[in-house]
Amino acid sequence: MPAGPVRAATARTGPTPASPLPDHRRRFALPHHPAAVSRCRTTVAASLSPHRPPRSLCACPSGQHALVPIDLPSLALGILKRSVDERVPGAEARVLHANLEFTDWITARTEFTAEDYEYYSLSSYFMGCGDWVFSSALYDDPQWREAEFTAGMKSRLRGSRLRMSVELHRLVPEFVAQIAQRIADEAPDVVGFTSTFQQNTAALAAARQLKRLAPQTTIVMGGANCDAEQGAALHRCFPFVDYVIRGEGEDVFPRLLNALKDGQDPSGLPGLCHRTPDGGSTANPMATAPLPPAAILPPDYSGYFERLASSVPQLVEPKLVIEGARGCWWGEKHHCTFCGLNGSFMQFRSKSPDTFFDEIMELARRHRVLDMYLVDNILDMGYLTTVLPRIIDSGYDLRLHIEIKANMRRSQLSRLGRSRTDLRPAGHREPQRPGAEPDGQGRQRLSERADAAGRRGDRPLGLLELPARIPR
Ligand code: B12
Ligand code: SF4
Repeated sequence: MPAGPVRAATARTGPTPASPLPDHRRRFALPHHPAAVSRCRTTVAASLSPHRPPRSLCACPSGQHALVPIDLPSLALGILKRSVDERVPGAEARVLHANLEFTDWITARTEFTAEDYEYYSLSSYFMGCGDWVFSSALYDDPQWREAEFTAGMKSRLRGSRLRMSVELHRLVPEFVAQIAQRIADEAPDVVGFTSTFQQNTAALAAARQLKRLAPQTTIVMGGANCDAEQGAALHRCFPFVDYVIRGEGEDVFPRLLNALKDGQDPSGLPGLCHRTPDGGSTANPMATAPLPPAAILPPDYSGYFERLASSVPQLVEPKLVIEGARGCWWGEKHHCTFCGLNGSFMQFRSKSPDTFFDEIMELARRHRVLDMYLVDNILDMGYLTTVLPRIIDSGYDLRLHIEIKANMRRSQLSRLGRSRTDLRPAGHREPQRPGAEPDGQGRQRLSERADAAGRRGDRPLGLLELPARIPR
């Protein structure tokens, strides 16, 4: 394969919505589920050698985001791509969307539907089916622990789901081999895998295969599955992973690449897990403070929407993933007892209203996508009077998905309604009420707050009984 950048298909190579699709492909395309997830999202590869044209990081979802939504590009990879392109002179990062590759690959071979995809990427999270499916590739055995899986899961999975899991388990080594070969053919110097949710096994399987094919390639892993102790354990257990970056990557990843490029020792970087001379594992302490808001980069989603358009799930409605803030202003003061959302850093940091507004508009203009998914754990309340009015006045008919703390006032909700916001109580799960621990004490505090609000004349709305969309 030529060394040039991986080109995203810009023309639809698959059938258009009007064309007849094979049955199983139609089943994939039509029943769009808003949270359809992709199996593995991916990898960033970078070419660092000064002696050849710069190549870069490609993110391939196969391992990375083994199970992430296919209607959403990876924010982490978009940020990492920009960080490499802007901060590593002579390098270029390319992203491989292995989740889309996997979807196309599996639907060409089996009766795999959108519902199946949603199951393996999202609904089976707490049973780990998505991770198990890729264990055959990781451990080089298409029947790896099949008997144990079947015995352990038969009371929890219906028969057809159990059979499909076993079938996928037998099939995926071929996919992993193809993805690894494709990356190896590009001969990147560094390949980064991002891993969140059930993407560890797929990412590790692809990384292992890649290391066999191209032992000179430096393999790096990061993502939510590499936060804190998880990252140290992953590095310790899988020697083919050269480095794990724990925590935020947009600063440390380019610093690692610059060090490798310049032949310097990267082993002092914060949060880095690296190898000792005898092949063992050492984990540096993580950064003591998170990145300031101005250092949080906007994503570069080049190629994702074009690749999606040429993929089987072309009728999935894509959304832009945007980020205004990290951390939680509420949790800094009263960490909800059930919440682990913020990983290692609770400190709330939000982008300036101008920066965030410009970022939203630029993404909408560039990708022609108006549905947006805000990943912030909690809304910066300042945005209600800064960013949202500008969105309302912009003339863009944006639809925003925002997770909010559930005790907003009616006036605040009205403003959100005018900006066409889909509301979702923060904390990911309906029974979780941010700020209200699910115990007697929490309920009491909650009612105290409601009483206090009543005395002030505010009318706090019910906590969870919000309409999905506030009418204009
Ligand atoms: C948005 C979100 C979702 C969305 C996902 C949309 C999407 N496609 O992204 C939805 C609603 C679908 C979702 C669902 C769930 N989520 Co959620 N979600 C988040 C949230 C709030 C933001 C994710 C995000 O985009 N962050 C911003 C990006 C930039 O951060 P990042 O991915 O960590 O990347 C940074 C670093 O990790 C690093 N990095 C990342 N990759 C790489 C790769 C390399 C090579 C390097 C060097 C560095 C690096 O650099 C990046 C930039 O700094 C996080 C919490 C959080 N604040 O991160 C939880 C989080 C990801 N979710 C989590 C969970 C548990 C769930 C659910 C199980 C919740 C539930 N109870 O149902 C489900 C399961 C989903 C599934 N697929 O199975 C956990 C995952 C834990 C884990 N170890 O994977 C998190 C971390 C929250 C938590 N701490 O509990 N979620
Ligand atoms: S549940 Fe929400 S409000 Fe509570 S600490 Fe976590 S992110 Fe903050």
